Amino acid sequence: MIVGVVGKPNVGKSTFFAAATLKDVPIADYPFTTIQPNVGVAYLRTKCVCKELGVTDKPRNSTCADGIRLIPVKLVDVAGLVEGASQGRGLGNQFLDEVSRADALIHVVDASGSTDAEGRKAAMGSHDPAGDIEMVEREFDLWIYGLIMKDWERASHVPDQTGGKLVEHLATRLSGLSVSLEDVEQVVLTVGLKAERPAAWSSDQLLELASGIRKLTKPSLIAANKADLPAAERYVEGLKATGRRVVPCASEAELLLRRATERGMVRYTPGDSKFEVLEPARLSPAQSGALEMVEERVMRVYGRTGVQEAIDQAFFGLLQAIVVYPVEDENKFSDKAGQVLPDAYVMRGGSTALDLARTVHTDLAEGFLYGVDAKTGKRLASDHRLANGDVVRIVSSKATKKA
Ligand SMILES: Nc1nc2c(ncn2[C@@H]2O[C@H](COP(=O)(O)OP(=O)(O)OP(=O)(O)O)[C@@H](O)[C@H]2O)c(=O)[nH]1
Ligand SMILES: [Mg+2]
Repeated sequence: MIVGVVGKPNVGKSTFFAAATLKDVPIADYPFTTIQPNVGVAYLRTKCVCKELGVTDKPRNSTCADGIRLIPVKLVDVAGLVEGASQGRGLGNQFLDEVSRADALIHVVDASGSTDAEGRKAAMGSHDPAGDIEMVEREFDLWIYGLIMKDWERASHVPDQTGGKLVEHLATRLSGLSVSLEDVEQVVLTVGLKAERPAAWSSDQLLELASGIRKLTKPSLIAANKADLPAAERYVEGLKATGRRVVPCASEAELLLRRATERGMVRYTPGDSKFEVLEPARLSPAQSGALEMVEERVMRVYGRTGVQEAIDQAFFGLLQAIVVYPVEDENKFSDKAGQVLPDAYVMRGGSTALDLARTVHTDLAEGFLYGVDAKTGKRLASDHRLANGDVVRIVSSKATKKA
């Protein structure tokens, strides 16, 4: 699973990305700083099962501190998007190709209202970010619409009593968006179109279809960024009133805290509601001033910087992801070498025991016999749906080196 960071230019997408991944990427206060996409590893924060099981774990593919598991996930930061992008304006629709693979989107907006519709600097509080959200979503819809329209004339005139061919055609056209046949069928139904009479669909209906495809395949949340600035509180409330999932965010504050943590200046785990300055004497006046601002303008107002919260909500909220711990010894919750809870996997909601086997190793899946729920000792069939926090041993006729 991969999450895309999108939005109009100059709202702090790359700052959010850098804070989440600690990758050094270009950040500047003008539009189109990012041209090439940035791909990196962020971390999903979750309560580890070690506390519940009363064991001391030894993570391998993730980390665990004080019962908080941080599990690697993929994040991609792309160029900003302006009105007309679907027609090639700004950096055009290259952006859209790049996020087409994402499973969910973190849509970053400038909640301080200090950038105009094109991302240029503007007076603080002068620009309502609500309009930017609609612009970005509309460009996305128009881009999908463009994909559908590429050979619509021909496709919509193929005689087909059932409409099956048309749905198949659409799914192929949109395969870059990882759209399944069922997805297309579902949206066609929701929009109320008759699949067997595509020639009668109006362009408005086709645009509605495109929008439906976007909503289904690219669920998104709003990261209301620059929340540390004075004008933000009002806009954050306004954004929440639109009924969207909104996470107030201060990416710059998170980046500062993460870098200070890396340098041993503060103690802070991403997502915490507080941080601790370790050696105040080592900080320059500028550094302590910056940290005080984070405390005052971010932690006290919003309770956290929001970056970790946005990532967690993208996976757990939008994608209904679950975290599963594969083990080889269900009594010790360990691998063969006795390493306790070595791995944690982020999987799609609804994943089965067989899906887990596939994720760990293809051999495990090919020789799948049954799973064992390590918490209850119960046997699990291949189609058993896993739950968040499950610890599972896969029993397979094919031995693997890795598990
Ligand atoms: N006050 C404040 N400024 C921020 C925050 N996040 C980012 N900025 C500033 O906003 C400006 C734009 O940041 P970028 O991360 O380059 O924005 P972007 O959306 O990636 O921009 P493009 O790549 O040009 O589309 C920079 O000057 C950042 O320092 C924040 O949380 N608070
Ligand atoms: Mg950028």
